[in-house]
Amino acid sequence: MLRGSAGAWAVLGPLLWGCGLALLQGGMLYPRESRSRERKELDGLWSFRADFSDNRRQGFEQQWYRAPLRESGPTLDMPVPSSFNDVGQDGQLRSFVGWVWYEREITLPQRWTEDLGTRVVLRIGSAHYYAIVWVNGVHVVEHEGGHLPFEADISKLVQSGPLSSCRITIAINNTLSPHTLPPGTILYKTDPSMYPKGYFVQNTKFDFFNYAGLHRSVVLYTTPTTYIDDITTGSPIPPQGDLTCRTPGLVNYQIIIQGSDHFQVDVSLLDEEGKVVAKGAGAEGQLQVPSAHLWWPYLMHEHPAYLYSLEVKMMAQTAVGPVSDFYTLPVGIRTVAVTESQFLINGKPFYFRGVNKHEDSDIRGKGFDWPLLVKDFNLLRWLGANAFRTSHYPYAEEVLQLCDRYGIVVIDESPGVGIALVESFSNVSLQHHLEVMEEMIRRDKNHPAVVMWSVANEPASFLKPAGYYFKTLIAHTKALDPSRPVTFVTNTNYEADLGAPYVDVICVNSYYSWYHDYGHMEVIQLQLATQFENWYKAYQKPMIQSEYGADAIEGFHEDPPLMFSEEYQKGLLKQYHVVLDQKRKEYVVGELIWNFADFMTNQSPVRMIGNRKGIFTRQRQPKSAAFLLRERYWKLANETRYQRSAVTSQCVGSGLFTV
Ligand code: GCB
Repeated sequence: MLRGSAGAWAVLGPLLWGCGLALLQGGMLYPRESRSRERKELDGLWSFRADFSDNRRQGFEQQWYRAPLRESGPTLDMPVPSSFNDVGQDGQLRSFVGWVWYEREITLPQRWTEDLGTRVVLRIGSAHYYAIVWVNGVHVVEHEGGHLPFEADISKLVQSGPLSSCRITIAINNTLSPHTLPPGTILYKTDPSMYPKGYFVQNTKFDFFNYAGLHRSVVLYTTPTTYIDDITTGSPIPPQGDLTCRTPGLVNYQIIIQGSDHFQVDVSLLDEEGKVVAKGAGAEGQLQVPSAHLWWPYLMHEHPAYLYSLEVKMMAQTAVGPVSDFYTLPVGIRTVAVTESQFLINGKPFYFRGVNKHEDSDIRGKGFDWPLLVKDFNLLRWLGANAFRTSHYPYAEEVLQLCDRYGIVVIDESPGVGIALVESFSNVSLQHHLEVMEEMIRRDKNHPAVVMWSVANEPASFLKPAGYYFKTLIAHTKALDPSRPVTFVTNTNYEADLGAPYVDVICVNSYYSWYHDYGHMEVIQLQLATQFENWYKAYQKPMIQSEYGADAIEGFHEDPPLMFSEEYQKGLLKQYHVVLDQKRKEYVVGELIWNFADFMTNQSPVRMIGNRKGIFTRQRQPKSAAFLLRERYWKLANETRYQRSAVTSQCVGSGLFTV
């Protein structure tokens, strides 16, 4: 959520259009270079200081943003993107709660500072959690939320004098409160015999380390002053809203131009060979793609993940003369729908064979890292996985771009994790959650890989206010994007869950023979079958086993299997698979292992240097379970591979499906 004068964006009207997305005020297109746009990445070393003062407010009291940070005290070198926690040797910084200050001075190209027809934008991919930004000491933007981008037009500041450099200062606070997403509480410990004065701890109800800092790139980019602000694409929603009856091959588009009312827009859709296959004129329209190549998931088609390019060209007459702006967006043509027992992609039953992930690795914490990302995608494809959930927050945009490119299907999850207190279901929290969904959909709406939104993970959905909360949240999400199903992931009993009536797909987490019945793998099949049957009887909706797993320390072997050994992890998964194999023939549409890789958590007696439920270690080396899953996923893939005849449609007779 953007706050402050520079960037406040209003609550949106329910402006639904042909392709169904609401009109968010201000777009959040990924910053790409084009004939009219330049981009400068500010990755590298920034100056850094954590404010260790008692009230953590010394930086504001002394106005550290007014002058270079080095003038107000010592600074550290801090890499960006990275979490600040694990790069140093200072235990206090590792667990620091409060404001940290980042600063970078940069030289700008002359044209950017002199050409008044150029708009210069500062974009921050992720600052966890609350951020305040100054440019040359002037406040430009504030943002709440650690997983989504925000930006500020800084043209006036960099074009106002003979400056060729600019100083960017970002203060970031990682404190979580009952109304943040994820929520948390600060607990002051006041017993003087046990704690020093002012001692406090940050408590959370989620199971990953609250890494903080500038986790994704900070970039400067330019556009002309009249510019393409947003693009929305998607396949048309039939008037009756039945998503199973969509026509592949049609692409709706809507383009928002800012800066002038007098402009012309032309769009061309190019295939992978660069051949123009459809053209359109005007800011809104429909493209018809003859014999469209559909976007298919990995291993579901001989040519999966087909991406077209939508080239958008805008020309405007302005006071300074003619202006053009160009932006190219990758577009995948596909439909998504759910029936009572199936999840359909392009009309065909789709089974999620996948993982849950975290943005997490040694040293950089949640900092974006290309080698890690490419390694993860190589491992996913080695496994034969076709899907993952962005547990438990939206991941970097580059992750979704690779999913589009490789055909890895995504359940895109909001940071609604650990919503456990009654306070966190209040209207203040709900309002923030609605805004986070708007930001998330605004950013991720054009990714064909994203097939479903998950608004939360394991909320206390049995609490009384949860019914209204999820009804409102899910209705809002659907109004913003009627083209995708919506879910949240539950671990509440099927009879007590007040949010489940509003979801399209029931996603359930369970840890049989791990968090109870320790060591008793023989009860898994009965308990899991009961879980599925109860839920299905109550709701008749497709189900996903959205988490299951066991901790295993690599290299620990015990036969017969004991908890924490590689054998136990494998044995437990196998028990789950027996039931999954029965129920997937009925209404279970997916299985997502917890977790892809080991990851860092808070310190606790039940966590041995983090959560060890990964099938890969934190360094991405396979445990025995990885080979088990690999065998299973390839087998599942081969069962359904390229079976083009298996098209299922609820619209049989309408002839709408052309696959
Ligand atoms: C869960 C949570 C996940 C935890 C996992 C575990 O249900 O959704 O965040 O890490 O269990 O290992 O306990």
